[in-house]
Amino acid sequence: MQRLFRGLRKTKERLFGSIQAILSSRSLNAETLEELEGLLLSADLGPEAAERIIERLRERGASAAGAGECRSIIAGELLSIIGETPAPEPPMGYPRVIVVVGVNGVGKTSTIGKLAYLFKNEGKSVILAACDTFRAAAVEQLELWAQRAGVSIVRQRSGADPAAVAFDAVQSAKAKNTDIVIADTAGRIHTKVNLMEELRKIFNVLSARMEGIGLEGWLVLDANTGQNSLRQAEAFTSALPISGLVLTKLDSTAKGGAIITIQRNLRVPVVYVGVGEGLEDIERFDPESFVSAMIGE
Ligand SMILES: Nc1nc2c(ncn2[C@@H]2O[C@H](COP(=O)(O)OP(=O)(O)O)[C@@H](O)[C@H]2O)c(=O)[nH]1
Ligand SMILES: [Mg+2]
Repeated sequence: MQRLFRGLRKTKERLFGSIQAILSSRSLNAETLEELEGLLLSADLGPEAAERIIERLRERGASAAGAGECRSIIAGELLSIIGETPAPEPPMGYPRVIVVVGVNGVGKTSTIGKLAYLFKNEGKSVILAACDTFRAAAVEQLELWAQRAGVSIVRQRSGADPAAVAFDAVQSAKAKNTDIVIADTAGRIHTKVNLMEELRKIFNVLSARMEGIGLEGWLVLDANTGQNSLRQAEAFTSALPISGLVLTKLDSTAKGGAIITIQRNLRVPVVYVGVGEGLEDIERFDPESFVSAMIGE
């Protein structure tokens, strides 16, 4: 929680501070509403959500509403918008197998390290699968995170088939009764094979040949790219069975509102958020704490 609040500091300063400033000496009127809308857009909430919120404020009418009341109207509307993309059902099947995808640099490998540590502290056993086999450095980086988190890792030689590595890891998890397998994948590949095909093969091989597992695909997105990451995200969600989003680097952006636009547009719920580079800098996405971290209590 504390990390989330610290992580969203920039977004909050922008939103909360400015709402206060706009309404400290003036009331809600056409002009202040427009300023508020600009503010919401600047936090990357997207035109649709911003408009809905402004509409709600307008309905509430001018005179009485001060900064405090406006904030709670905004918070209420944000919660209702987030609530329209329901949280995912816990996966059926064992072991739970999470295939993590996303373009280079968004924070996949770090997220996997943090998740491994989190799950382990929740009493689960975890194996990581090094399916980003094209760069030796990628495997080494995952190995480092495995050590930090204190979990094991399955890897093969450089250039090995990513789907084969995933298969191996799940087989090993089954043999050892390991609760969770998390697979790290490439964000770009250096052969002629198409990235989406390569990733799809991982899902296909696992679902065809590993009966009974709880297979999930999580897409990692960098919050700094805000709404720009939408197109990128659509390429993944249209090609792969993506059931959850992880939004990283919320600590380094004032555009935390993007979370709402992205989840609405993709119709996939946010499951975790990254709020820093450390082992513990990850939080399960909880709409209530997210909204209060973003705009103040
Ligand atoms: N500030 C911040 N940096 C992050 C976060 N997650 C990842 N990073 C940084 O983003 C960079 C790329 O991360 P990496 O996990 O290698 O991305 P990948 O290429 O998708 O595997 C690294 O410098 C990470 O430390 C986060 O939540 N906050
Ligand atoms: Mg990586």
